[in-house]
Amino acid sequence: LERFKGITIAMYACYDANGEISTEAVKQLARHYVGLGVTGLYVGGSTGEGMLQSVEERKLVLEAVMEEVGGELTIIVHVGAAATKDSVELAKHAEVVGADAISAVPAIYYRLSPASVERHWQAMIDSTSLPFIIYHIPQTTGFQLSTELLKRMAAQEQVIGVKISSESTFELQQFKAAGGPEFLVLNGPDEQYLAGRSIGADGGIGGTYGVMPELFVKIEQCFREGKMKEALEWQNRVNEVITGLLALPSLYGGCKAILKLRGLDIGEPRLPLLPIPSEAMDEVARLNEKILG
Ligand code: NGF
Repeated sequence: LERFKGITIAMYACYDANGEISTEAVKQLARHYVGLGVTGLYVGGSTGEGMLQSVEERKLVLEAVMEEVGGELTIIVHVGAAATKDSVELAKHAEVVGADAISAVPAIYYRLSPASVERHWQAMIDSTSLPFIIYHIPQTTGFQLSTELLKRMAAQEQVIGVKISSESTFELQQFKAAGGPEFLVLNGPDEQYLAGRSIGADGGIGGTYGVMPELFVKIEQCFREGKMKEALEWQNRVNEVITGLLALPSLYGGCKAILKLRGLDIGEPRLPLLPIPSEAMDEVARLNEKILG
């Protein structure tokens, strides 16, 4: 399970000037993250705008990632969708192209019972032999994962962990206790990376890592070496940037604008996620400077 621990970047969606998937930009961005000390990439999640893309587009993105960095970075693919059928199709595709693991939120839109979510996840698990990572993000899905359901899921060898994007570190600790020592718990809120690690997370998956991977790698290294004071200094620096990013019209738009300033053009987010207006570009430039330090 070591290959899933540490820093996993939730990769941004990459579009061309017409808003279509750019496999070239996907490859460029994926390559950009090799050699920095990060563990891997989380493809097609919240940050990756998977929910705003068709099944065919999501397959194209994953194929480009695998072609470029498969074997060099651990690739976890988010296959969550509104319909179980689509998730199963994406899960099977993930296995064919050689991804390391699949992951999924509960199905979105309908208010679902735990039994329904369990069937949804189980269908994906049964359709492949890939490891499965539960994606818990109740603030967007409205589904509160109980420790009972987590325990039932974790009892299967194929279910290796949970990515927890709720902001409660207590819940994170409870999930770790419920899943057992071998069950991976991956921190979601980037602004609480160190807190999550301190209370039992094995690493994290985050959307702001992609504009400052080196800083998150520093937090992780310091934590591993027991240098907690230094780790906190890095976390505080990261949090100043996140505070600025969250004040922009859109978080992912802001991250993409920062990458563009550095010469990596991956387009704008897809609507309904907003692009960054030109009047906010001074702030984007300030945040970029802050990261580069
Ligand atoms: O986007 C959210 C919503 N959380 C992400 C992360 O937990 C999920 C987090 O990185 C994710 O990255 C993904 O699935 O792609 C935040 O963007 C970050 O902490 C800033 O608040 O909660």
